[in-house]
Amino acid sequence: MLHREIETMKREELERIQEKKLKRLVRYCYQKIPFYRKLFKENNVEPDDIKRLEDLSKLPFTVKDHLRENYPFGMLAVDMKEVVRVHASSGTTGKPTVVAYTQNDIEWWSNLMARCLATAGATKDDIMHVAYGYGLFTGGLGFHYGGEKLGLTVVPSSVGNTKRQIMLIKDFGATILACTPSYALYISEVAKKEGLDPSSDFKLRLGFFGAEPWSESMRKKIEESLGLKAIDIYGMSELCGPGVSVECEHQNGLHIWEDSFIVEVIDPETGEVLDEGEKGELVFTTLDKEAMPLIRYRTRDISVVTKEECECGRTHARMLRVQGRSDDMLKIRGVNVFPSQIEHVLMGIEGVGESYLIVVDRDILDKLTVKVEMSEKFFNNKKNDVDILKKKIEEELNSALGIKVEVELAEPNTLPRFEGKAKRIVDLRKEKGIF
Ligand code: DLL
Repeated sequence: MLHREIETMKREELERIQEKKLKRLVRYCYQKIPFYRKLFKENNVEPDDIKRLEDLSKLPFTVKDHLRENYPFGMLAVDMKEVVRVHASSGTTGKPTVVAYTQNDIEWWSNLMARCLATAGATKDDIMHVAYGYGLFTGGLGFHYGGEKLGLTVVPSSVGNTKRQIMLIKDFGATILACTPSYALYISEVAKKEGLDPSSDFKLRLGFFGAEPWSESMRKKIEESLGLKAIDIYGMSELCGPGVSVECEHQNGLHIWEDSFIVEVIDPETGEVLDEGEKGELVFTTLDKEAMPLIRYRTRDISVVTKEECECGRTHARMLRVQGRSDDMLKIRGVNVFPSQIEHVLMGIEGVGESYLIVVDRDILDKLTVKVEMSEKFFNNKKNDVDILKKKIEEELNSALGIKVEVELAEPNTLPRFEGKAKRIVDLRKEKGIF
């Protein structure tokens, strides 16, 4: 079936396909993966209990710890000789999470990625500069294979050596940039320092940004500075890599490819399945994977899902941009704070530069400090009053978060920059062993 037919099929038909694939998946996992057989038995459920889509909630969740406990290849449904590739996501603690692909999996993933690129408007005429990392991280190779599948010209630049990247983007006339949103901003910052105006000296028209949470205000900033349309793309290694969902030209949420995934939203505390439109943790079941299928995988990512048809005619469910990860959420004096809320406020204030750092500490009470870089333009204009900017940021953060925030302004280019995923949170409470 053509992509377009799949993307616009009636929901009843889509759900019939999901149901059929779900039944097949459950039998497959039970027969091929001892881990799932045991998990099913522990939860008193058998493949025959799954007859309809609604029966999905009878199945237990799979969590990241299950993957860690079965490190490296204990979750495989196929013999190692069927595996043609592995990827891994860097664990902040302990062993990485390893994922594996058969030849069919690579083919399937490349098709999904090609579909994502086309959905946002990429065509064979485009030259795509891929500045996601190539290697164990899925970003680089995911975009690479998807781009080739669609027939784009792919420039496999990977991360690092930003000045060289800028030269290549300009000289090759790249029309698409694929990298993390924080790296996109960094590229534009370095290009400006090199005397270029990236919005006119580059030919970029589209950008595919993901792999880390970002905000609407960051989108605006990237679009203005690079002169392109910034598309949000979501995925995770355990599900394939990039390619689980993407925005279409209407940018009204990210289309989740439901012929390949069943999505649920749950309350992260209780595990209860929430109604359409309610905010909670995304849970995915993979319907097409061979080497390492996953049933009800808890992503920890917080979002909202709607099944309303999109203006573009696609019927597949849409998720709002990821608001943050439930394990990134900071609890400060009892208040839940997502780092993305802080970013949203900062990026909307004139005078704020490209980078910031969130520091949480506890003396008697929790203390939230946000270190904020000033923009070069603001800093170099001697008429500007630093104290007024600091006060403005503090007031806006206080009112957005509902807690007191201390702001420290930093000179331009003094806070860390990131080529891959940004690390902007320092929780000193963890280092002090408070929790
Ligand atoms: O980051 C895959 C990817 C590569 C997605 C390139 C998009 C572009 P992991 O390293 O396993 O895989 O990290 C997955 O990154 O659970 C989210 O928390 C976060 N993430 C990914 N895309 C987005 C996004 C890749 N568009 C984790 N917005 C996920 C917010 C995202 N967070």
